[in-house]
Amino acid sequence: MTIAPSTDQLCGLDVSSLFLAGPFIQLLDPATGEMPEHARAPFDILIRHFEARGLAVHNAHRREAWGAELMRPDQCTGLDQDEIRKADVFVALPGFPASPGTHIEMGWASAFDKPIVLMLEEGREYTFLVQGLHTVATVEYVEYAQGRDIAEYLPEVDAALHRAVSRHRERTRKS
Ligand code: 5HM
Repeated sequence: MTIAPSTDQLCGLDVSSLFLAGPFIQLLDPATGEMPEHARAPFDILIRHFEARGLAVHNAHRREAWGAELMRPDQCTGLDQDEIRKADVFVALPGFPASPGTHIEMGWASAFDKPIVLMLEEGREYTFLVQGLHTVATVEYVEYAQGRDIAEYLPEVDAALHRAVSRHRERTRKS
């Protein structure tokens, strides 16, 4: 039996902050302007999980009260870019349909040479540059089944994080 490494081991690798990206506008209920409970769940579960392990999590959905305090473009763009630049790790759900903002953020994260974990829904076609991002950056992919609780994948997410950070460390040590 394989035992997935925990993010406690990540802390041992000096990882203390993480940026969590994913679809936002497309998940807002037009009637309320807020993300419904089921749309918040994956973010909420991931945030709680990482924070329980002592990581500082930067996430716009929570920062903007799940849509209730939506920031203007000229407020959130610089903030997000800064948080990604400062974060030790970048985790994203690119979204299906594709989240335009998340795709920009994946570009920033790879250009800033961050270890990246991408969470992809099984059976979805992601754009070529997402499929090929691992050729230009340290990327680990976690596949999850549509409709399944993201909580079931936390051990895989931890293992992917661990691999991404370790590979990134190894690569930068050599160069
Ligand atoms: O295009 P979309 O809304 O799906 O973009 C989502 C990503 O852009 C999130 O990862 C979030 O970090 C950022 N974003 C934000 O910070 C997006 C919006 C709305 O587009 C927002 N704040 N108000």
